[in-house]
Amino acid sequence: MDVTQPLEWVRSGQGEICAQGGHVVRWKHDGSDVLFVARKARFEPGQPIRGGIPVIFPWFGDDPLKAGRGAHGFARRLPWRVVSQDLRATSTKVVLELVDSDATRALWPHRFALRLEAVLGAELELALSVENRDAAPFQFEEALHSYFQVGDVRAISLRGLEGARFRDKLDAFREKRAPSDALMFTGPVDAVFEGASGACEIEDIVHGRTLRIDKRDSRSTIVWNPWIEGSQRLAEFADEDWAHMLCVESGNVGADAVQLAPGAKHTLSLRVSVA
Ligand code: TA6
Repeated sequence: MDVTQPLEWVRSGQGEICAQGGHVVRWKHDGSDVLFVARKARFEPGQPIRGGIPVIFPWFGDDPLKAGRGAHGFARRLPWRVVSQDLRATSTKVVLELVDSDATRALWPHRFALRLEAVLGAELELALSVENRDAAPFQFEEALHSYFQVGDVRAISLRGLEGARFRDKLDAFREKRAPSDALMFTGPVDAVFEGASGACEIEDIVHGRTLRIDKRDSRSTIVWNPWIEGSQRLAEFADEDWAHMLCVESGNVGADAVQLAPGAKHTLSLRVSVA
């Protein structure tokens, strides 16, 4: 990777997309930001951007081979190609693509094509397609690792996961069950809900809005807030950043990982709307 090249951006009245990582960094609804970006986020080649909607592929979380390949895969660190962009008064549509290379095959020995179709308008719509261009099947994990801007994480409720099973990353991935009513937050959370294919809603009374997260062909939902203690270990988080964000991620991870036959394609779709 040429780390001297500055990052390529598509910017419009509806938001901003960085070509590195196929990364929707900002999306505005009625002029206000819906996505969270860490106050001290870095926008440098090869560096993951801590905010917006990182595209996680082909593994979620720590390197499963513990081979120093980095957390959350490599797709978000690499420059994607802007295939097309259509900027109109009220909507922006951008298509980006990442195909395998010597660099990716050195990390993950498969031929593939990723394609992200993003529409930033009155709603935010993303479609992440993975195509197997190899002669053999492969398995991958993926996630649209969405960071949402909230008024105060201690004053929101998260609906859609009532009573659901999850693995608690903060407790050796022990399997637990969510409460039977909406989730509220009083401390750090890092919960991987497998078999969770339904919509979620974040009710934000401080901002006076509800964010609805609909998805298709995503069987995992991950919920994360590092809280005070966790965010102090995150260089890009300013002191109070933790209180203004919640990650509700739409993916296929762990037991929900996707098996893809040669020539086959899988598309994970996400729609974020604001009420
Ligand atoms: O999605 C939750 C998580 O895996 C957390 O455990 C934490 O490591 C976070 O992702 C980091 O996300 P980032 O985009 O900052 O690499």
